[in-house]
Amino acid sequence: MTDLVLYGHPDSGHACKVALALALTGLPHRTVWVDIWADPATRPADFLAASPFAEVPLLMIDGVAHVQSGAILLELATRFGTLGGDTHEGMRRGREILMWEANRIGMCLPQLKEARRTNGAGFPPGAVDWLRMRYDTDRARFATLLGDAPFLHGAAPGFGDCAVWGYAQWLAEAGVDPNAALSGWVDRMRALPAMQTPRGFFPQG
Ligand SMILES: N[C@@H](CCC(=O)N[C@@H](CS)C(=O)NCC(=O)O)C(=O)O
Repeated sequence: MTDLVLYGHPDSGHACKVALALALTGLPHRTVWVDIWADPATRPADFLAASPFAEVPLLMIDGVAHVQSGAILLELATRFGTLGGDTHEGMRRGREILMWEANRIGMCLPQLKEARRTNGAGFPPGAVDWLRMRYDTDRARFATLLGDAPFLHGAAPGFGDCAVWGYAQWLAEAGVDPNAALSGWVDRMRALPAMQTPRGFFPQG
């Protein structure tokens, strides 16, 4: 059996993407809680040795380090033929969603959430307005991507759904509203039997 160890933290939407993918596939794994708010130098030595930027998520697969949430999702989908990875069409769909997520909704939502947390500290004037403007476009394009299907991959969630979930789970925390398409999808995602809260995915040791 493949040995899977996921390093993450409940405040990391990037780590939640991978935790959700593992939960949906039912792949046995264990998680390691890493304090992303602490000085990186204080993080576990094995984690620092394997994660080049000292960032979560880090997924160890049979002792081999895998970083970057989108790349990890692709690895899981192809290696285990799951979450869309079982068909060419599913892979194409998932890749397209991953690229869109990384450039668009997965860029502005984490920043908007962080701006709320810091009350705007660290953000130059106009940055938050610009991010909100981008989110308005992203929200509309999410509806286009979803179409009439329940999930971005169609009848069942795939690895693209996991990618978008990472930060779309925190729309209120980012101070933005969903449209009907996004709201319905969030409800369906939250109702998945495998879904957990971020703390459920990453309980503190
Ligand atoms: N592009 C990376 C982003 C990873 C990332 O930004 N991780 C953050 C948490 S969301 C982190 O580990 N921050 C701790 C730090 O930078 O010290 C991915 O998709 O995995």
